[in-house]
Amino acid sequence: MVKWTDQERSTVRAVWEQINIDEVGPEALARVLIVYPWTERYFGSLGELFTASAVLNNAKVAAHGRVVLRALDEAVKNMDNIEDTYAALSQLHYEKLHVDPDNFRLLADCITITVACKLRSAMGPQVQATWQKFLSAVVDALQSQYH
Ligand code: HNI
Repeated sequence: MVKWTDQERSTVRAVWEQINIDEVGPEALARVLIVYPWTERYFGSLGELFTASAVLNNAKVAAHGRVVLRALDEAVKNMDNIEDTYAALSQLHYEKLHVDPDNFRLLADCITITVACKLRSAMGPQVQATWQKFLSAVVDALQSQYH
């Protein structure tokens, strides 16, 4: 289990409170689809993804990005138990969606970059380090049911 100091907890909460899910979700998912185009193979249900502008203007990508970010709220609320919180989600990505787990880290990095673009100077190196520790715990939890 990941250990958190009080300062780390408040940093994660402070970053989370500044995140607009409706902006960061769509932008982060679009970014992963554009920067790492092989991730498109999992999203046949989202329709046209052939060009960067198609991805950026795709309403289904935006909607799914919001779903992903909303799921992060569960991790923020359960920082001491992220693995159990995501057990069913991990199983879904493994057994049903067959998502290569390396992709979780790629999406986590795209979330960090998207958040940093919004927060700018508020996302200094120490804040980034703590935020990435949080997302690493999320990535580990999403991989927990892979075997
Ligand atoms: Ni992911 C569905 C959360 C990473 C491919 N994903 C979901 C759902 C949530 C979710 C929530 C909806 C589940 C449901 O319907 O019960 N996904 C997350 C989170 C991360 C993540 C929190 C990492 C931070 N997912 C990824 C990655 C990929 C991915 C990296 C592929 C590259 N996810 C999917 C696909 C679906 C999905 C595919 C189903 C989409 C659909 O058709 O509805």
